[in-house]
Amino acid sequence: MTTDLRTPALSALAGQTIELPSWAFGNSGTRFKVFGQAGVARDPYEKLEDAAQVHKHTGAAPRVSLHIPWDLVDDYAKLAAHARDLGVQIGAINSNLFQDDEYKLGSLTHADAAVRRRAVEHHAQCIEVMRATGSTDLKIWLPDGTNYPGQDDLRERQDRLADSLRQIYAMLDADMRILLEYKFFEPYFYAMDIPDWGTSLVHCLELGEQATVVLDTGHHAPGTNIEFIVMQLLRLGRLGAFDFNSRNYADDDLIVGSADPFQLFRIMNEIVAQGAHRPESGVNFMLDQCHNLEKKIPGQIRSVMNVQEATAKALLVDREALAAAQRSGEVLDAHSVLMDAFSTDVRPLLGELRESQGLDADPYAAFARSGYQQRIERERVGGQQAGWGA
Ligand code: PSV
Ligand code: MN
Ligand code: MN
Repeated sequence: MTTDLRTPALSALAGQTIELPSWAFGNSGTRFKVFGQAGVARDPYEKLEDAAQVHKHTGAAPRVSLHIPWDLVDDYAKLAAHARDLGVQIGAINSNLFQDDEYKLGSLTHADAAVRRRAVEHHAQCIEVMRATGSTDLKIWLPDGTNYPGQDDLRERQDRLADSLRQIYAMLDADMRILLEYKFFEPYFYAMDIPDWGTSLVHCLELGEQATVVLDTGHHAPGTNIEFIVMQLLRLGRLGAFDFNSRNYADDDLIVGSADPFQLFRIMNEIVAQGAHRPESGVNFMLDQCHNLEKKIPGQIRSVMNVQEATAKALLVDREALAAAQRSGEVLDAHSVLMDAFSTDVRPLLGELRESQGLDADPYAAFARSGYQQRIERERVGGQQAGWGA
């Protein structure tokens, strides 16, 4: 590792932040079974307390996304103050359009204007939560879609969606933005109404500058070149955020970087290549995961460390050597530059970074030693279901 790459890498890593999902701290499972864990958070206040532990030991996770109404409280200003007292802040607000019977045939795309109106109004409620908590990101994952050809008119559903999104967009304050997520299947299996990044982008472009795409790494068909999508969205200035997680088969929501650390590196390589790892780029690096088997807090710590490791490797790519090899058509040399960075053990570098920040070099071990897990298992009884059990 050359010294001239190490120093800027350390300073870039010091500025990197990763946002945690509140639902990672509640009980979760699959459509078959939600597993209860001892000591799990019982309400949004305790979810923030657990998330703050991840930040305390990694120094890199200062924000927590909320999901409305899973994280329903009486007083959001009080919840935000609680977060501040814990050294974290509220991040993106996720709306929920997938748990009401009336949304069975659609929410923002529903044929009935009254249903669409209620789905739009739910976002007014989310925007109120954003105002009370200081959040600026409204994240919309649209679960709408159809199961059978002919079930509904595909074109009309897009037109109704565009109209609903316009109404939501009009409610945003000047410093707020929409993060519009896509997913190619599930809960519907013929045609999702926002199945891909192209559809999400088209709606964002129609809406305006305050609408950007959120890329969930688990929402693509197997074999999709996700880093290409990352590059293209960055090129157009419309990559608003990631929902990081790892998948083997479907929307598995496993620990980011666990199934394919090389894919995570390739994604971060495109990010670093365009300078989008810098906070001012506006890309929000969020996790969207559940920990069904493993403990929640260490699971999130491991996830943050995995993102940091992939980022560190991407920062160690010798970009001058890469560009030179690319320009001269030296295929294998160019490939080797990337692989050299990917093969570097960056754990000592990240340990050095953490020690320079007054943290333990190994956040995972530091949390295990802290006794926090034993304390919550003793003190908390009757943990809360994450809400997302399927
Ligand atoms: C459902 O697929 C989902 O996993 C989406 O990725 C959302 O971001 C998340 O749930 C929370 O609503
Ligand atoms: Mn997601
Ligand atoms: Mn998902």
